[in-house]
Amino acid sequence: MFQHAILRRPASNYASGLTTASLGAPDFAKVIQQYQAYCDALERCGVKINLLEADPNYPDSTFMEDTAVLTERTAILMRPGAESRQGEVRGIRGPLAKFFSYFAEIQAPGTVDGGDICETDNHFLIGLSQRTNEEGAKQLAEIFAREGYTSSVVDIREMASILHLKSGIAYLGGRQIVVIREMARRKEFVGYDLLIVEGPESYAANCIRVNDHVLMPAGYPMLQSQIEAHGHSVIPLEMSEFQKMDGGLSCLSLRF
Ligand code: CIR
Repeated sequence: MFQHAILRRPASNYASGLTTASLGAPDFAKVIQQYQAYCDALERCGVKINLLEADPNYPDSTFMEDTAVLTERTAILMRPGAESRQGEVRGIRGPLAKFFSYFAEIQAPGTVDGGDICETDNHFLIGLSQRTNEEGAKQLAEIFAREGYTSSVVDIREMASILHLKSGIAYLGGRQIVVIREMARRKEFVGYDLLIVEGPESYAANCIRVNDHVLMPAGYPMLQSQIEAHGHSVIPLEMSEFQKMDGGLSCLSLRF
């Protein structure tokens, strides 16, 4: 069960963050509306929200999942692959120290974005991507091993359609994994119960199970029906203004 979530409010210069999407500039009033709905949904799932102040020095800092990966015992500080985001990590140590006594961190020249790390019951999938390099993946796998977790690497460097591993997959509990069609046949997912997301709905693959609900982007009926058919109660959320900056549901919070 998740009891807490840490989030950072979007800064007023949110629109000057990194993006590869050509969906136009985000509308800040809508950003705030959609953000509020996201916070409300997490609370509805029984999670207590710790909301950090906006940080205009880092316009991408609301995508705070990329700054840390949390295990039962330890907060692992990432070293984001985009240079403009590396300074975000300093601001997360203090808030995490209220909940975690043990810290580990990825060291240069390693880089890892939290969005590349997907936990499936005591096993971590580590995406090798444009943001997470081999050195970072190796360091993280060693940290996981010390903590008693297994991990394996999923190489997505050749996949232009997704920024992070979790842009293309989500773990829903048990053996259930949501996965975009392009990745569905990969050996890493053999043995899982796959909920396959077809091309036009790919953005919705970034959904999150939070206790008794699954939060997913609104407007993707085929995936929504599949998730419901697998026994979940879905909370659909408008995500257009986050999609414009290559962000999704998972990256807006750290949940533990
Ligand atoms: C970036 O390019 O870093 C941000 N604009 C979006 C990060 C999204 N993070 C995530 O999916 N974990």
